[in-house]
Amino acid sequence: MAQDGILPGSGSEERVEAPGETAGQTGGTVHPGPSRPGADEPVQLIDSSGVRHPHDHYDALVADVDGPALQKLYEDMVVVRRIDAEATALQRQGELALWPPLLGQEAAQIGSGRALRSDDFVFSSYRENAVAYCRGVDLADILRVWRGNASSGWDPYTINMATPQVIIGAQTLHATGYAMGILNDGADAVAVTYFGDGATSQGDVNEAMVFAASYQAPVVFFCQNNHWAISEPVGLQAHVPIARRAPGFGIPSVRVDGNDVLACLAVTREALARARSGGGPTFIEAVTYRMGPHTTADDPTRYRDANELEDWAARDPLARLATLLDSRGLLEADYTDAVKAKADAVAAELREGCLSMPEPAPSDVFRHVYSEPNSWLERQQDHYERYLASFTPAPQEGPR
Ligand SMILES: Cc1ncc(C[n+]2csc(CCOP(=O)(O)OP(=O)(O)O)c2C)c(N)n1
Ligand SMILES: [Mg+2]
Repeated sequence: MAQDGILPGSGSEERVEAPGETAGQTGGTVHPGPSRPGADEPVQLIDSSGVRHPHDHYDALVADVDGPALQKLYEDMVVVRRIDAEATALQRQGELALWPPLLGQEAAQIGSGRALRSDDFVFSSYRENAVAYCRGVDLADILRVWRGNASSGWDPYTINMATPQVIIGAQTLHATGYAMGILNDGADAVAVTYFGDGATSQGDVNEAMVFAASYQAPVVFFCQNNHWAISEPVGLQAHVPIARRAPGFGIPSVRVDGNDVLACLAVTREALARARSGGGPTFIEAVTYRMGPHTTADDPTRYRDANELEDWAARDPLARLATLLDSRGLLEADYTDAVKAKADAVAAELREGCLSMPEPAPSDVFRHVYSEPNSWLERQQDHYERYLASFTPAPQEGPR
């Protein structure tokens, strides 16, 4: 089963005959796309029951991941699940306006996030809070926008991660442009962009792939196929596996079990190594599942079958790693207690950071719009401040 899941880019791809096509007659035929047997089968190293399967190709890429390293990946996933639960609770308690949960996608984000070097640069959507955790984000910074206290969460250069993009797919263009800059600098860093299954239908993502392939830019396209774009199931917009699209642009791609943290680490390491060594872009489709709502404003019971959720719950990324650790005697009580204590401490820090966040002044909305003073904006600010002042309560009269 060597290299299962790899779909080669057009450069190295063997020509596959279309049905009814005979060798030598290629004009006017439909190119069927890569159809090597097994290529659509996601790379998996740990199955849903927690069994580790050997892999001819990918084992070498995670040969250094020993027991303690696996325990660290598990700890990361427990902590980010806890961050997600705490933020969801903060939203339900009225402390956040909205929250986009990542429940179910911990392995895809931790496996890939832990493969990165600090000088790589991440361009993500709104759901990659576990990747931000891997980058070392200040916990309160991931909540600022959702609390309505800031227009963006952090200085991207402090953690080499752009602030989350809400315009679906736009970050893939930013990443590709950044990667072209890396090429110009002669550096060996990599730009990594995260986006969803729905985003692959956006023009931006397709344009980014054209540029990335044309310039052989060091960019990794990490698509988390969580099966839903709000209420649209992935099958509606992708009649073949999403990973099959990239080779059409000349970009090699791979499907990976997105609920298998080790496999996600392996395929991301491979893509990063390819990019660093001048091999250009890679497209990764991490097949996972959004177990929660799209955001806290959404009610998925209105559009999806409870059986589907149950099915995916059985493939939970944390449960399978816990089973594997247990089978190796690495899930003793002192370890699980320490992990729980860490998750509790992180959640407490997150909550405290949220509740103690300074409230911005209403006129702060005018700051950071332009770098230079601007009379047009100053006029608006002046007007707004006079409008707000008109609500100042009249001085209280003294007792009669
Ligand atoms: C350009 C653009 N179109 C539409 C939207 C509205 N919108 C917000 S999230 C979303 C679905 C995205 O789905 P997917 O790419 O699968 O990411 P997921 O939310 O599942 O992580 C849409 C259509 C938007 N934010 N930007
Ligand atoms: Mg999606």
